[in-house]
Amino acid sequence: MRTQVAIIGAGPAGLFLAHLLSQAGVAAVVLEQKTRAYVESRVRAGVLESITVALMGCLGVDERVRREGLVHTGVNIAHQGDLFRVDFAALTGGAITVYGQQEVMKDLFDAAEAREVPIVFEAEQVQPHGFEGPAPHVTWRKDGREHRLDCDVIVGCDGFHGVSRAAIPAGALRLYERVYPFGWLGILADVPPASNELIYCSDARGFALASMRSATRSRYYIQCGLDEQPEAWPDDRFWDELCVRMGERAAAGVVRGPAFEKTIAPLRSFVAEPMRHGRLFLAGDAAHIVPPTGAKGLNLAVCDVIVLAEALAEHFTQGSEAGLSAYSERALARVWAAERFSWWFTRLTHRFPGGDDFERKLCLAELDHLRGSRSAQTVFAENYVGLPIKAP
Ligand code: FAS
Ligand code: PHB
Repeated sequence: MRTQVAIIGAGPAGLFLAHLLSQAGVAAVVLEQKTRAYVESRVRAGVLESITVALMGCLGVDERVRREGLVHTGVNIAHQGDLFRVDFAALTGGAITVYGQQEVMKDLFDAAEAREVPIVFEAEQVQPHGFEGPAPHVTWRKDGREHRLDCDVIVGCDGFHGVSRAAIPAGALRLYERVYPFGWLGILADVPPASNELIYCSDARGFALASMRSATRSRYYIQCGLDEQPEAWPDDRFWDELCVRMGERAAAGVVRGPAFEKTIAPLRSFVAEPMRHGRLFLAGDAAHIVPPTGAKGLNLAVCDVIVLAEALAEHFTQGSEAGLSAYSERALARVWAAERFSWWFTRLTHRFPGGDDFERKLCLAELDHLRGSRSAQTVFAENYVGLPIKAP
């Protein structure tokens, strides 16, 4: 088999890239280790920046997000019984859309099927080869047979634990990492959300977040220890702890019910530089991870592939290397801005084990400042709704 671009991984990065290349007339094949149903079953992100929704529009896959997505022009922050709102619309003219990553994947897979974008599911032992030379290829096993795909470029969209970044010689990458000493215990429950907008809560007992997927399905998170198990959190204990951390005013709207999904996700900040090695490019979680506090993960993956697809189209249609050479720097500029915001918001709203009262007081002072300062809220809003992609 031969193609122009071999894409490893059919998550948001891989599928958005496949659609962008298909639209630009660049041939690509996607290799995914799991089934479509498995990829769609992963809960993950819930907040889309306007750049992501706009891209879905450009690709003609926005019919459902326009109809079912919840457009929020602000977000709420609760701390020490207080509750204030940051008005994105008034401060930046911007907004976010609450629409689950699962729904985004369904829309992208449906359209890929309709447009015959080639996706190989259940591709085992996928391995990139020869990307330091002129003729890379990817091999995998499926149905007990070895397969090979020759290509001009390989794009690793295979997430943090994928094979692509691991295939790059260690010395060729500079790695930056922060592992947080806590995780997020997240639940889904078919109950109406506590509020018609998100509520981020910073309490002395730890962080909490009230989010949703629709007017009848809620998504809640609380900060938990990394050694904890979901089984240790029966529903009542979860709801009790959540409401304590939300505080009386924010918790007033909480409707309790059985959780049908309960998982713990670790928190990490991670960046691999550069996001290219020869003819192997990295995009999304394969190159960088942000703690979910800033709701940036999926949106960063989207911005990476917007820049990369532009560069690949330029390369295959005009023979230009300029965009490909600038890809890593352009993508990393936005990645580090999102890393900074996500780290800052995590530090501000979470309780660090061993953290002393002095640090807690500083966080409270910073929250008070955010509450009372229009310029501080503007900086917050600009980062939350999403910063622009750096011009070439
Ligand atoms: P993904 O990890 O989504 O996709 C990579 C794909 O590659 C997967 O389908 C995988 O099966 C495939 N793959 C991996 N190895 C392979 C191999 N060897 N061969 C072939 N295929 C391979 N973001 C938020 O904004 N809010 C959240 O609440 C939030 N929650 C999250 C919870 C969890 C547990 C995780 C892990 C992430 C969360 N994120 C959240 C971030 C998330 O949205 C990611 O940023 C987003 O999925 C990144 O998309 P991709 O880069 O496409 O990677
Ligand atoms: C979610 O709805 O899953 C969600 C929302 C905001 C975040 C993280 C997750 O910061």
